[in-house]
Amino acid sequence: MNPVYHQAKFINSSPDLKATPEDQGREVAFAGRSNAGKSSAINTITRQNALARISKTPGRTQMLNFFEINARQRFVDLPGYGYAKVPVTVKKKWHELMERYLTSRKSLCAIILVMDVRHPLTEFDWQMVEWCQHTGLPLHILLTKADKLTYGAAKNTLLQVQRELKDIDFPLTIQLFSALKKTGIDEVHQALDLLFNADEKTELE
Ligand SMILES: Nc1nc2c(ncn2[C@@H]2O[C@H](COP(=O)(O)OP(=O)(O)O)[C@@H](O)[C@H]2O)c(=O)[nH]1
Ligand SMILES: [Mg+2]
Repeated sequence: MNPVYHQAKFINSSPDLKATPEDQGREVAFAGRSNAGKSSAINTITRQNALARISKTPGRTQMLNFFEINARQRFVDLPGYGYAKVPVTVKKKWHELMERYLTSRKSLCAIILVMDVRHPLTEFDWQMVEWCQHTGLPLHILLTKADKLTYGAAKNTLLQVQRELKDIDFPLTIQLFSALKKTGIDEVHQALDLLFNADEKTELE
């Protein structure tokens, strides 16, 4: 357990890149489809129920929600993707925002990709994996809601996802997690410690 993450505080929600906290220090972004369990994971990692409630507030789900751990470390809860009924204009706006954030944010040092263990590697997830591979951005995958499967079935999914991603050549780690049962917390804390403290990423050409 690393209690540093328990100090996290909500900074703000930003609908675009104009109201984001200053682009300094290091930022780890939580990405994944809507309902995958991103906010619950942040909540569990920081041991603070109020944080997840903030990102669940209607209207904030399509925003970038920023949390400060300390003066040099932040989390951002990225807007989720995958609501089939969302109008095309909203989808387009989401794409543009994600692309602008991912390409321009200098403090972004890693992605935590949150996937429901029962539905891993959706099309969105692959896009994210490929984006990280393309840019060399370290990626840590949380297969969450592991409590929804038996231990054996969850473990099999972990092995299967590891196999599917084995040829991908960039810093990539994968684990099981459950916000409900509070499992996998030490492992994600250790992953975050490494991601926050790894050498500064090489600038893109
Ligand atoms: N059983 C179970 N349910 C979870 C877990 N994590 C999240 N959920 C539920 O899944 C739903 C979506 O979670 P949320 O964190 O809001 O997802 P987000 O849209 O990715 O931020 C909520 O009803 C959560 O209570 C988990 O580890 N286990
Ligand atoms: Mg959320």
